[in-house]
Amino acid sequence: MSKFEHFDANPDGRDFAVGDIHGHFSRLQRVLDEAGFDPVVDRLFSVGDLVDRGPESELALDWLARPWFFAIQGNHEFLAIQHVQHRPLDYRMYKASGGAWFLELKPDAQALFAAQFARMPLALEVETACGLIGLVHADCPLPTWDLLRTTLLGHMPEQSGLEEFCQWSRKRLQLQDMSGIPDLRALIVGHTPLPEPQTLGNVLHIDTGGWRSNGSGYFTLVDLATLEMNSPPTSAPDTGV
Ligand SMILES: [Mn+2]
Repeated sequence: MSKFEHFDANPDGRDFAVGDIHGHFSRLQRVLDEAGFDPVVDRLFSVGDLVDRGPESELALDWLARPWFFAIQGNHEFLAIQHVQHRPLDYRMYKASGGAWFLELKPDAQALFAAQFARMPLALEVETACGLIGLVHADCPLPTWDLLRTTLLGHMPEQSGLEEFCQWSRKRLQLQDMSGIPDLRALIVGHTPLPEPQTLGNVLHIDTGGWRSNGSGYFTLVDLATLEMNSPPTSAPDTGV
């Protein structure tokens, strides 16, 4: 499976992006219903982190099997892969970040999840009528999208730390870096929970904490053709189950 995936435009329906899900697929479904999402023609692109923290992490494989759902590999998917592949892993951090459900699974089940997670790309792009949209989990580690695409497709030597940057970096937000990615209409990322979406240059940060256990956040959906986002709920947020 490629570390980079390309999607042609969707002539029949709408395309949406959503931020970190973290085991809250029922809440996500409610937001899709509110947007009138039609699984027959629409597509949903996730910036990754499908699992950990929420009660429905085990549904990640069901969602990944849906023909209209596509997801980047977030750092939380990578933590599961690290465990299964016996790579160095800070288990205290992993458990504190919601990974206990995974560590409690039987090894066979863990292997099944890790195999699917390993197939998820680190970056993907979607053509729209208004230009090319890129998605990574945390940030684009290179100055242009073309450089990232070329590198992840294996046409250029990979620099060390590149994948880690894609999944973990918070630098752009910390620096409030407005420079953006010149060869994209927009780059959409998650990873850092924010009270509301934040756009820096043409980089949209859309993890608005819809997964928060106290219900204080909400899921942001971005229409990839218009870059319009759903409004935050006006009533008291559902605290879920
Ligand atoms: Mn993350």
